[in-house]
Amino acid sequence: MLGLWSLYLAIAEVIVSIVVHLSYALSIFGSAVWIDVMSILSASSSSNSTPPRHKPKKRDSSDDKLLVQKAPIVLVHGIFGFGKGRLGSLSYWGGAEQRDDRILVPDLGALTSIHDRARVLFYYLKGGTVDYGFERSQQFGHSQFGRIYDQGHYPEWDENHPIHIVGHSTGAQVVRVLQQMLAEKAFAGHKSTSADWVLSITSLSGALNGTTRVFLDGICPEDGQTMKSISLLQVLRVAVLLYEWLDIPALKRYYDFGFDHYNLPWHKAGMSGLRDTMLGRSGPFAKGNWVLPDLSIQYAVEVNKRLQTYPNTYYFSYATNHTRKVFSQKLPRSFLGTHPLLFLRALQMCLWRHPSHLPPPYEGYRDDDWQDNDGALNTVSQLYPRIPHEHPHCELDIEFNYDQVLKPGIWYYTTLEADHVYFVINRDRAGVHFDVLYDGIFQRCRTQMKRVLMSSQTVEAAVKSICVCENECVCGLRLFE
Ligand SMILES: *[C@@H]1O[C@H](CO)[C@@H](O)[C@H](O)[C@H]1NC(C)=O
Ligand SMILES: CC(=O)N[C@H]1CO[C@H](CO)[C@@H](O)[C@@H]1O
Repeated sequence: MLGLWSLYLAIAEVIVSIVVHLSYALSIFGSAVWIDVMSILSASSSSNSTPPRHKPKKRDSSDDKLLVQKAPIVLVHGIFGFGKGRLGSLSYWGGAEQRDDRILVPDLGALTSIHDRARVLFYYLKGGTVDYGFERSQQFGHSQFGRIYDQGHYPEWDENHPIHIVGHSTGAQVVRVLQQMLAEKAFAGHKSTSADWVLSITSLSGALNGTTRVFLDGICPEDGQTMKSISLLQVLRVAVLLYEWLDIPALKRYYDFGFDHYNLPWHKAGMSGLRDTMLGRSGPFAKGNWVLPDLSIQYAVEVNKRLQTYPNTYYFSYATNHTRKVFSQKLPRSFLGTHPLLFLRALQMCLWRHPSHLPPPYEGYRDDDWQDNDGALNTVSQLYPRIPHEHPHCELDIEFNYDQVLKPGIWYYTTLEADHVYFVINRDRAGVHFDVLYDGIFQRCRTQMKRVLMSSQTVEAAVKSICVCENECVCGLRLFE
């Protein structure tokens, strides 16, 4: 009796989730089409009345020099995200890329795994054919090679021409994984890569420590990887496999899940391919090589064991929190203020209890710590990386005011009262906060962060700054031989 009742409840929950997420997806898709149609209409109606918009002036060589000196700021999208060129002229970043003149907005696939995104990001910048690695391709059953970038977006990228990266949500973890790959020289044919290729990482609502939300969407809390049989993710899985199999070119150009290396379309996989992926024998979902399992706490525990905080890179983190305590219960901060897409999950994450018959995802896990959230990620997870040990960190105010110079190798973090999509997609929701946030980030990249070039000709012993944070942070200089 009770079993039947909870089955009904589970089905009802899935139906409500589908309705919420599908309406949001359709509204985004609709508005992208709408913007495109309107811009085509206005372009054609104004083309005979007004003079053509002046073409960008040809750059002369002095401009070029300036551009070369300015490190690009790379904006790395999160789950279901998209880069420049997708969804018409809609911007994942709510147009923030227009607030600086040297910004790159890569498209890394909406649902691909964190590992695969990091691989794509490297070749997007450096140029070449995306190489996912031979071992991975064998392990997960996909092609070793993917998209081709004839021309990298920053071919001169190296230690002396480093980049700034801003990652939203999953994007923040993608960037850390990329930096680790650079440090481990994990790109065949590029032997000189190092962690110093990244000058700064800014995490915006970053999935640094995983999230309990994936358990609500349908990932099993037992292993943080497999999917429950009745869940939103199962519906998503079927829909994505069909979308990929049908392979309608116009649609694929408009929105891409990023699974090209799995060769899912009908003309490659045939009927049997569709059957096998649907039955879970092959494809990205079969062995969990997609983004949802990568957002589980279990994955974060595993991957964070390897990821390091590097001494020459600056780290900043903006965590978001949209819950508050009412008597002894955490609840979403407000009904109207929370994005409708996130409200249900925000509430569920407040109520989430890790099943008591299972071992905790890590030693010392407490439900309480993980209740504050922004509708997609737990606030505790976004502050700074904390497993298996806590990385050096220092809490600052929203403007990152600090009475000393900011130092590399330490996570400066702050918490904002906002939900998970406050600073993306729709600029109007955050209004002036939006501009202040991005201007702050970009200005910091432009003015405050300089790599002290430690070339052996100029200095004999390199001086590095060290910050140690127990209860409060103490920073000092230390001489390295
Ligand atoms: C989130 O915000 C609430 C209300 O302001 C606060 O009580 C709570 O400590 C915050 N949580 C975190 C992890 O910062
Ligand atoms: C998955 C994960 O990141 N867990 C860590 C989150 O933070 C706590 C400390 O507050 C660590 O102990 C966990 O290992």
